Amino acid sequence: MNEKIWYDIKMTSANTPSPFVVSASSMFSSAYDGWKAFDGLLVNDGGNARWLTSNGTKTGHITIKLDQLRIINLIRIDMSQSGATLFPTQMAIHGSNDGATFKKIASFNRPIENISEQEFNNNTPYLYYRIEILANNGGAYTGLTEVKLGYVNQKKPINKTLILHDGEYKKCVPLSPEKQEVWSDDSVNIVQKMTSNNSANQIAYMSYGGGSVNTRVGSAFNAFDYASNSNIVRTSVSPKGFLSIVFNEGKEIGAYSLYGEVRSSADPRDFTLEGSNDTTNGEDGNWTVVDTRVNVSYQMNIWKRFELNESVSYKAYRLNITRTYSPNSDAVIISEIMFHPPKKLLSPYEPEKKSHWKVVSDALPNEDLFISEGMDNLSPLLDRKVTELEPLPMTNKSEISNGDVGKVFSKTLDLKKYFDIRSIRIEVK
Ligand SMILES: [Ca+2]
Ligand SMILES: [Ca+2]
Repeated sequence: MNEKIWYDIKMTSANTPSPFVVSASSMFSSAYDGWKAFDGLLVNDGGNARWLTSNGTKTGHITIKLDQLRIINLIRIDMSQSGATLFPTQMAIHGSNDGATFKKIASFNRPIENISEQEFNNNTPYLYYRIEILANNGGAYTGLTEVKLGYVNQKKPINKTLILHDGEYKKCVPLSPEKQEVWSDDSVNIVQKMTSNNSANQIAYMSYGGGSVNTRVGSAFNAFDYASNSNIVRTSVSPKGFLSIVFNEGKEIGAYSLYGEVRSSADPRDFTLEGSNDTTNGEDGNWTVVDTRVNVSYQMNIWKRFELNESVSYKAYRLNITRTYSPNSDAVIISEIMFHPPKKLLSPYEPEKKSHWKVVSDALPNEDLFISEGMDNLSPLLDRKVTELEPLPMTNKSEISNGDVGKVFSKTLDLKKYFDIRSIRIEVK
């Protein structure tokens, strides 16, 4: 599972073999160029088979461009034949895909040993890797004799358990208490508070453009400004007309509410709620009736809520008024409208489920099944509390008793932790 894979790179110049390229932040001389750290040779293989920084430079880095994107999370550094004062003591690894912008992947201390291996966390493939020396062991310069880059599967060991019983692999499912239904909140207002007719990504529009006005006249958005004391008031007009709101996307609604003003006879009495998906401004487009109301009455300063028979979803809605409260009214007043989402069942009722054994598989589970279904630990079984499990008869006794031959299941218990096991009784019928 944790097999190490080493990439075999044997450079014979800074860019041979192609497409590998090695560069160095500095070099002692051309004989100690950066690629010598990737030539596959140690100093005692003959020649100057190592990279060294320029004299007086105690830090530096080499950068290698690989043949393809690779995940590197393992580095082996050989310093054979270099004086110990030259050894790097602190290092960092950086990755890059363009050779210009590098991301630091890891930093670590390096022991004063000829050969050291360092594993670090990295699951991102990079084309370029930079090996940086942040500090050395006191020498006038530093460097690397040979570097090997590698990859190790960093999958964390997973500790999962299943119990074999009656030829089936089972898990202990702990008690799950009764759960009540959970419903979404259908009282919220999906309209955002508006401060002008085109605000909060919404458009407010009304057809009551003309007529005499007074100081409380307001604009269309006054019906969506979250303030019940700001109104649309149109007097000396036909009450027939509409008030629209346009959202920037479809909005599902199950109800809407009007605030009862009753300051005059101008509250909407007969009206339809209509939806449109093609209106661009609340005035144009095609509208579909989704709700019809007649003879609506209000109580002063109380919200009146209208439930739809079924939820609908449109980009825009309008209240299309055909009559206001008084038959002879020549005015219309709307102080505030809310639109509400439908009530939805978020999670259903669930009765209590007693602790029980659940069959996971009747064959030896594969790794995926172990990971997805295995118990995280044995604590449900070993917890120091009394848990009542539903009875589970064992019919295949061969697993524990087969003449002289039986299977023995053993589990090491940490008695410092689980110290109150008082008795164990095994019964074979
Ligand atoms: Ca070398
Ligand atoms: Ca208002």
